[in-house]
This record gives sequence, structure tokens and C-alpha cells, in this order.
Amino acid sequence: MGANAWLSLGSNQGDRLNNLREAIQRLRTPQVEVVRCASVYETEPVGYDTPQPFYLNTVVQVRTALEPLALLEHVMAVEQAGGRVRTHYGNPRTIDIDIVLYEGVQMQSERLTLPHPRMHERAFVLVPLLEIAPDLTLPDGTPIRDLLEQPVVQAQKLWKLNHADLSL
Ligand code: PH2
Ligand code: MG
Ligand code: MG
Repeated sequence: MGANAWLSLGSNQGDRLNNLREAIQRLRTPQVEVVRCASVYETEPVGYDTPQPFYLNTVVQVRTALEPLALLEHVMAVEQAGGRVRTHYGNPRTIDIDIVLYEGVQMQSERLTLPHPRMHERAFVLVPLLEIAPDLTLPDGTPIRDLLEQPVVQAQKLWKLNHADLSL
């Protein structure tokens, strides 16, 4: 079925692990197959001016018949079902789901930019992504694993949770 895409999931409010689990279940539809889940990581909040609760983050690979914007609609519906309320940037979220890569697609529109414009600088995306797709490259051919070497990424703290199985 369709194309591979990689989604970053994050939660820093409520029962974070359960929020991730429920979101992964809701992602599944006849048109969206969840084929792989990375480990769950507890991560230091990145890119905020004000203190934030720590996140749990993971990455999942889906195979989907949906085009990127249709996948975005689906992902946003799953966020809503998970109690996501969009207020202002910097409020904790029960669930955030971002499309980070969609096989063969580079696009820039008001609604969606692919690859995700900030994935390069985020250990909470790169580390779980590499766990399930070690040989993945950006559309320009850059190996994702090379991005991890950057000092800004190396400086971000994250801890793998060993007993948080998201088993399919
Ligand atoms: N998401 C952000 C901004 N900062 N930091 C961590 N650790 N995890 C996230 O998921 C995250 C973040 C914007 O969506
Ligand atoms: Mg996000
Ligand atoms: Mg988002």
C-alpha cells in the first residue's frame, strides 16, 4: 500500500505514555498501516523560552495510501481525539504528531513543509527515527545519521525508557 512516512509523536501533559499508545492505535485505519514503532524516550523540552514539562517522544513508520495533506488531516484528527487543544506555543500538549518525512516528497506550503523544517536540529526526532530507519536519507541524499553529529543536537538530553513497549 502506498508510501512510507515517518511521524514524530510527543506528549508532555497527562498520562504521557498512554497518550502515545492511544494515538498510535488511532492512527491505524484501512489506509494507514503502522509498520514500526521506535522506543519511547523521555526528553528535555527543546526550543522554549519558558520552563516546560519533560516530554515522552517516539517515532513511528506508517505505510499509507493517503497523500501528504490527507495524512495531515488524519493526524490532526488523531490529535483532537487525544485531547489536543491548540492555544499558544509553549503550552503543554497531551499529544503532538508531526509528519517528519514522506517518501519521495519535498514540499513547502502554508499547511505542511516536508521534510519537517526543524527535524535536523532535534535529537528527540533523530534518535528514535534512526532506531527504526538507520539508513534513511533526506531528499538531498544527506544520511540522517550525519545530522546527529551536530553539537546542538548532541547537547540535547534524552533517556530511553526500557519498559515502555508500544508493541504493535
Ligand atoms: N516539540 C516541540 C518543541 N519542543 N521538545 C521535546 N523534547 N519534544 C517535543 O516533542 C517537542 C519539543 C514542538 O512541537
Ligand atoms: Mg511538534
Ligand atoms: Mg505539531
